[in-house]
Amino acid sequence: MSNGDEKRPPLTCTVLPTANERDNVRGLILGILRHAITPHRVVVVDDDSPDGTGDAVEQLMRDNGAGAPPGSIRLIRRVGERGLTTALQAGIDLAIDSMGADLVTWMDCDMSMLPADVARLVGEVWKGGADIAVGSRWIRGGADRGHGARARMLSWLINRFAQQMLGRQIRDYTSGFIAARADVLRAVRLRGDYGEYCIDFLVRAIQSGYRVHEVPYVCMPRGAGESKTGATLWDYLVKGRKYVATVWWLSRSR
Ligand SMILES: Nc1nc2c(ncn2[C@@H]2O[C@H](COP(=O)(O)OP(=O)(O)OP(=O)(O)O)[C@@H](O)[C@H]2O)c(=O)[nH]1
Ligand SMILES: [Mg+2]
Repeated sequence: MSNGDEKRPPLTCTVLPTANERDNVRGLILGILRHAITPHRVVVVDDDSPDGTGDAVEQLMRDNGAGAPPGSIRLIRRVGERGLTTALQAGIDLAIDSMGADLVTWMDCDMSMLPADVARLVGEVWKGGADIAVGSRWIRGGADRGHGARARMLSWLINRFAQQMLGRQIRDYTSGFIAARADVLRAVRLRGDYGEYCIDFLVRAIQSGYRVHEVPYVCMPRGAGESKTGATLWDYLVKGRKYVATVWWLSRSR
């Protein structure tokens, strides 16, 4: 990875999008900072969660004894604006443009992705020669222990469909657990509404010639709170429809 000085570890920033994640956010931030292998900051992008997620983050920012170095946490509170993809992009922009991040990672703020695995993705970009590292449930060493059989099967089906239409270089197109160099993120901005942004981002990055490496990870059950994807078959079908449409449009534009 080139950040001007090959020996200097990259300044890394993890973006956490939050919608009612009060009881997950503190532990996850502290876990990420504790496991960091580079200088590390965290940006939380909260859409005015009624459960007080933003207040919990501010509390942690004030709590000097908690183990987060001063200035290592930033909070974007969005009022009157919602959406996973725009929240992620707002966090990425702050990380790169204002905080000077060389490398940005992002993940769910629900404990389904373990803080120690962030460091593995960062290592794959910093030392492993990747431009983008993708946490993957669907390669050897990866697994999904966080979802029931129906959700796992639908996720697997969407990924099979994506591989068929877009290529087998990625196994977990819908991962949502990513580390990428800042220059990649300047060139390839996120598009879309919900999780389908991830398929779109990875495909356009590959088309632009960036090296994408998958890193296995085990998806764990959500900690506190409720899934925003939903739990019923109808919820999955509503979200899944956008994933299928995205794969279809990307395959036509190749
Ligand atoms: N800022 C913001 N964050 C969101 C929004 N919708 C979801 N999130 C966050 O995005 C992450 C993914 O949402 P989850 O509820 O975990 O949804 P999911 O991972 O697709 O579904 P599960 O597999 O059931 O966990 C979580 O950290 C959410 O809090 C939104 O509109 N705005
Ligand atoms: Mg989740």
